[in-house]
Amino acid sequence: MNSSVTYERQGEIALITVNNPPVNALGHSVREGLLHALQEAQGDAQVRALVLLCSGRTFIAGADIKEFGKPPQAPSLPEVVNFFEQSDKPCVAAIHGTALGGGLEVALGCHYRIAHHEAKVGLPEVKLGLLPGAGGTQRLPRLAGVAKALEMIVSGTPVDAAQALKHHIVDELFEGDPRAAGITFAQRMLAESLGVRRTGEQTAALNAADNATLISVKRAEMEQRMPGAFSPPRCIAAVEAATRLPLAEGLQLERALFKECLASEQRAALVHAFFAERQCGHIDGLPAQTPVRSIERVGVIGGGTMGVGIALSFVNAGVPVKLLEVSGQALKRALQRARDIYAASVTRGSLSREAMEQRLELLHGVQDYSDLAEEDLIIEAVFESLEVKRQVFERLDRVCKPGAILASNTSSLDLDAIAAFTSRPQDVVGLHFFSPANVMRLVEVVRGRHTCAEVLASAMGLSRTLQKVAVVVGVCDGFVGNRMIFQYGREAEFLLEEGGTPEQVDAALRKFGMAMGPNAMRDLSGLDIGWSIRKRQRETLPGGYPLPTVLDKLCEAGLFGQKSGRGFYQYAPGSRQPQPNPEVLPLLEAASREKGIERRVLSDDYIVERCIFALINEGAKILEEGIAQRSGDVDVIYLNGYGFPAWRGGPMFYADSLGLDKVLARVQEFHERFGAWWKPAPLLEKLAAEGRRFADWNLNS
Ligand code: T1G
Repeated sequence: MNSSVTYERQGEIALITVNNPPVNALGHSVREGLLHALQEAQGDAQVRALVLLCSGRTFIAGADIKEFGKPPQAPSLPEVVNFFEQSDKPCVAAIHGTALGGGLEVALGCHYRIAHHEAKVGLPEVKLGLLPGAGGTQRLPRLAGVAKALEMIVSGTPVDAAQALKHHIVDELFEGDPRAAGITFAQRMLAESLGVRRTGEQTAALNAADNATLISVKRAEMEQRMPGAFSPPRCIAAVEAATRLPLAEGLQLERALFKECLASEQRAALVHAFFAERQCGHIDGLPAQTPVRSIERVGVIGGGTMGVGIALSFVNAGVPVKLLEVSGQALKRALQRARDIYAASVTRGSLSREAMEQRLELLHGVQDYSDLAEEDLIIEAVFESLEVKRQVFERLDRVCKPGAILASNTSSLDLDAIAAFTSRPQDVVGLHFFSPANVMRLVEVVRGRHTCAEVLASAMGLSRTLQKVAVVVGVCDGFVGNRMIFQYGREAEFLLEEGGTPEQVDAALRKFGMAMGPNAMRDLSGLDIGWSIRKRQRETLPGGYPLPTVLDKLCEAGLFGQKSGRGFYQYAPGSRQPQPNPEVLPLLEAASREKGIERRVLSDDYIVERCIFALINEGAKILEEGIAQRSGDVDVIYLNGYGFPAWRGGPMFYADSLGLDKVLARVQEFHERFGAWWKPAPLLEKLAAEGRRFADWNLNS
């Protein structure tokens, strides 16, 4: 054994305990310790049964992700799992917390499994660009059947203890201490001579008649939903192997497929995304022990789409909210909107009616600012006008208790100007939610010049309460996400003048992996958004910064997108399904003609480079200005707020994977052809010249 795994015998029962904080990951020392403990138990004649359990907050949460890409060290995880399974003394795993990935695979190698009634089990490897590589694709179907195994392995979503019991993944649930429960079950194993029960030898659950259909349906579904993703098809192939190969051959095929995934760029990208999401919560220069302010009562001002979405984010987390609208009618509409959102979830079956009513109990409508006097946090989501924000913040400054956090949901206005409307700028912060706020995980936490450490730390702490991802950004037009998406959208629009059609541009970017093409996205948000801004920009932008005219031509023709039934696409009444809109091409041709552009056929690669490299170049400027702390933060924003494919790691990771010298060469070429918008970011030039990556750089480097 070693410090990560302890072994003790209690009568005839051997207790093997893993202790590798924070999540008992199966690093080399744990694997080695488990093997030694197993050998000890096998060699101890007095031992007749084994219990595997973990100390700390959770059962094993998987292989040690930090070891990926490093030279493998024996014993491998499959060896450890097979050793458990081949034990001639019955072994029970006592699961608490989350048994994930290799953790569940070790438990599946045991002969029995019991789980705390609040535990979860799952095989999330696909979220890291992998597949369960220690027998999960072969053993889970043997217990839960192909349908459930496919669902869990291809989605990577864990199931709760009740589901695990229902699908025979665990044998029994317990309450209280895993050690006591494990010993009790082991005593029963002995008393009832339960003996070893090797998962790999069970085949009954594999015999469903519709396995082949299930597998081909799942294959088609994943090809449609995640075109280009590397590991999902291999997950399916491994599970399929379980239905037609003996265990040993199935394990061999699983291992081969696992190694293919391990070596893939997508695995590197997804592991980067995993750690980047955890690193973005750390703020350089902010002491880890910075006190946070208690946030138990929240006020939201503005009952529009954003305001209601934000309110529901808190209500869903069990935090009471006072929603303020000054007009009774507007307040009534807002509360009805909240009810309608929950009712839709009840209809879909994702929320019980009882839960809906409980949540609505936490949402109170108010019409007077004085009702917010005792709230700990007030978030305004009113009209995007500095004058309107001024009125709101001046009133909040007069009404709210000392120490209340005053937050703006502004997506584009100057937070420092907003903070200056109050006598307490240190308590003002930006919380830029993304619509729909009760669904989207991302929040940009906008750090004002005077925002104090406590308020910043409190805002970041909200991410755990709300189960969102919070990223700190600095004050500038559009912060990080929107500032970059402006460049991306402008290039997508220019491409329409150069010869692209909405369908082709969207298809190229969908094929790259974007969740939605830029033109479909514009139809969703409304083509008239920014129409007035673009008109103003035409007067104010310096020379050398041409603007495309396509969007305005569509607006002038009354094509505003889904809201008007016609935009880049047309939509049947009540449908969001985009269909080609014949009105668009003539408008594109007119725009090309007015600029003397001869339309030409554009390649998909060219479309992708023009749009994605525009993101990258702007991201580099954002980094060197200190608007984002690190390139991984920019990636987290794009993966969680803009539908960038996680298996590409984010725009900055993608640039690093291409090589910054290659990216710079194309940006320089676009700069020569298209003018000032494409001026290479100095940081991109610097890192490319030094052969470095964005990931190697941070503000203090
Ligand atoms: N390996 C290494 N470090 C890990 C880790 C792991 N598997 N899981 C978490 N950490 C670190 C994390 O980086 C953070 O570090 C700290 O633990 C707390 O994590 C062969 C190959 C378990 C649900 O994908 O889902 O098994 O920031 O902030 O919110 O088939 O962590 O403190 O320095 O997320 O309470 C499969 C990944 C691996 C599970 C806990 N397993 N982890 O969530 O804490 S592949 C997973 C999680 C595999 C086999 C294959 C979550 C959690 P730091 P946290 P949390």
